Amino acid sequence: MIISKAEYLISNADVEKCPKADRPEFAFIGRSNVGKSSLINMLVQKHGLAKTSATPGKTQLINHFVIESRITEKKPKQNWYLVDLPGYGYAKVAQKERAKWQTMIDNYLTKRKNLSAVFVLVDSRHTPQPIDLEFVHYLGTQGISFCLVFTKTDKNKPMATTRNVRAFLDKMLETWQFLPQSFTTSATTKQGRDEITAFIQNVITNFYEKPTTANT
Ligand SMILES: Nc1nc2c(ncn2[C@@H]2O[C@H](COP(=O)(O)OP(=O)(O)OP(=O)(O)O)[C@@H](O)[C@H]2O)c(=O)[nH]1
Ligand SMILES: [Mg+2]
Repeated sequence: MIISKAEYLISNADVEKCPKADRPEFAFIGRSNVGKSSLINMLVQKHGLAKTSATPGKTQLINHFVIESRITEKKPKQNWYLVDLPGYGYAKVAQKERAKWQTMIDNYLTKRKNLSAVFVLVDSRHTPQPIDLEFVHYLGTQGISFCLVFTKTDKNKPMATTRNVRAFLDKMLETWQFLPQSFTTSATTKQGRDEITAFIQNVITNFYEKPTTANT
């Protein structure tokens, strides 16, 4: 995938005010500080596009980025959105703020018509955390399909990543019949970039090249 444009568009607290739902959209969600904004910057290869911070709770709204890409130099440009969402589980957030987050995210995930894929980020350094398992369980109850992304692998010995990913998937298998697609990534080494952009490309291709009905 060749990315020719990656720009910030708009931030919203309300799904109804989000930009026109006329192109495929990919959203990134996960615990506060898990590396959502860093992953977005790594994917589009634009340092500083999505604001990152060592302090949790940096991203607070639904942030849309317009992306323009093509499969190869000779192929036409395709437009899509990347969405950076605020994280959950930030301890310093008051109860009222948490309820607001819940409503905003719930509305976004259930009402956004062009939402093509949701990436749930999980920190690969930790054993399965209840808060992440609860969130994927919530997505399951809402019938929202998603991919898992295990982040910050550069901070681990390789065996620790494998062990933590396995443990998370095993926990999911206690309640899920099928496992979602999963990726392992590092914003530092760019691990996982090719795999995620290939996944995104596949979805975009399906969106723009829908077969015409075969009754002609
Ligand atoms: N070593 C390493 N550090 C990372 C990686 N991804 C993110 N970080 C660091 O982790 C911190 C949080 O990253 P962000 O991308 O801001 O995380 P976020 O999930 O967007 O956080 P909120 O918006 O606050 O919810 C920053 O200090 C990043 O530099 C990674 O893959 N490897
Ligand atoms: Mg962020």
